[in-house]
Amino acid sequence: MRTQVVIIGAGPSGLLLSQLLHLSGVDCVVLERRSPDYVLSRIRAGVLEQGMVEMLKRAGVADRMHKEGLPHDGFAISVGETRLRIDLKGLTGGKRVMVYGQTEVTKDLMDAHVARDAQVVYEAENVTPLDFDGDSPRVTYEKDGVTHEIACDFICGCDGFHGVSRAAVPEGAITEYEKVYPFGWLGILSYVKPVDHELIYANHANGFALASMRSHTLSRYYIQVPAGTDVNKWTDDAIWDELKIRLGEEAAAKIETGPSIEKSVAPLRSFVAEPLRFGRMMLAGDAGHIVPPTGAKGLNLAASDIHYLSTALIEYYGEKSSAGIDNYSQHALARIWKAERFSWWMTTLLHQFPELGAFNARMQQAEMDYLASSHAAQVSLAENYVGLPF
Ligand code: RFL
Ligand code: PHB
Repeated sequence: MRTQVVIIGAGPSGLLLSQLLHLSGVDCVVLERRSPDYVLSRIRAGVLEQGMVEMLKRAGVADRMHKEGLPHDGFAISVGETRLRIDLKGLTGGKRVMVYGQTEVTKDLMDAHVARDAQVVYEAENVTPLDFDGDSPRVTYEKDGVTHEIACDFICGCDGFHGVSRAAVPEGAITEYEKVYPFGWLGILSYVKPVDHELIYANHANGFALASMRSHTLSRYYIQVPAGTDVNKWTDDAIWDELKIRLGEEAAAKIETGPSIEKSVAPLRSFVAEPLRFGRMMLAGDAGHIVPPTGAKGLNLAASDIHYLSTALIEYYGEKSSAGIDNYSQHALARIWKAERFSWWMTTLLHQFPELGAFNARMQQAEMDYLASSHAAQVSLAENYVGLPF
């Protein structure tokens, strides 16, 4: 079999790329290790930048998001009993974010693929990118015990942090930068009314907490827990009790509690691979970089990578120019490092780091005092949170 582009991974990066290439007449095949239900069962991001919202519109998959998504004009930072509202709209000249789950974005993209009978192979095993350092790359995989091979012009590695694409790059050709935090986020999803109409990020002596949502009736909460925490050690009641302490008295008085429908622990890490292009294979999304979720940037960075990558591929086939492909890594990485900085900064501001001692705690407090008193500091936070241009 032959196609123009093989995309490895049917997460948001892979499906968005496939959708945009299709709209410009570029042929592609998507190979995904898991089943559609498994992909949809992963509860992850909830906040979309305006740039991503516009991309989904261009991809023709924004109708349900515009009906069911919740535009947010601001969010709160709570430290002890003090709450600071960050007026995103006022501080950025009218920009806002959209609260709409990654699961819903993925479902909308999957539905669009089914509607146009796109080539997505689910439960593809042993997917292997080959010969991407030459002019004739190919990808092999197994399905139902049969081995298949697809010859192509380009391979796009959209297979997340644990995927095969980055792992297939020879060691000497890639540099990896990594910071692993000594904690993770324990997340809980529950059919209860959100505690507030906007998100609340809290730094409490017991640790970070986040009150988020998926709709007016479905809430998503997180608490900082030590790295390696076993999710089964936390009962729902214990999580709600801890949230009431960390989010402060005002929230505790209003919070609605209920049974969890999903509960998981996510480790926190910052990671960047350089470069993102290896001959005829390009990495995009979590395959190339990871941010801690504090700044709500992971999914949005995947979208901006896909913007650069889809534009480059469409230009290659339309104008017979490889300039976009040649510059992909440099363009994408310039934005990635800025989002890494912001996510690291927000993580550093809002989590407890007892191992770093009293001086660090005072620096955190001074940073927070500065943020509360400085319009310039708030503008900087807001312009990063709504998303830098791409
Ligand atoms: P994904 O979503 O991991 O998809 C990769 C796909 O590749 C498949 N795959 C393979 N397929 C074939 N062969 C192989 N060998 C394969 N290996 C893997 C996988 O099965 C999967 O389907 O990566 P992608 O598409 O790059 O998307 C990235 C986002 O998922 C991620 O950045 C965000 O979820 C991060 N994130 C957040 N981002 C935001 O922008 N805003 C947020 O509010 C936000 N909150 C979060 C988050 C991530 C979290 N976790 C769990 C890490 C909150 C959390 C808790
Ligand atoms: C979420 O709702 O899952 C969420 C929201 C904001 C973040 C991270 C996760 O910064």
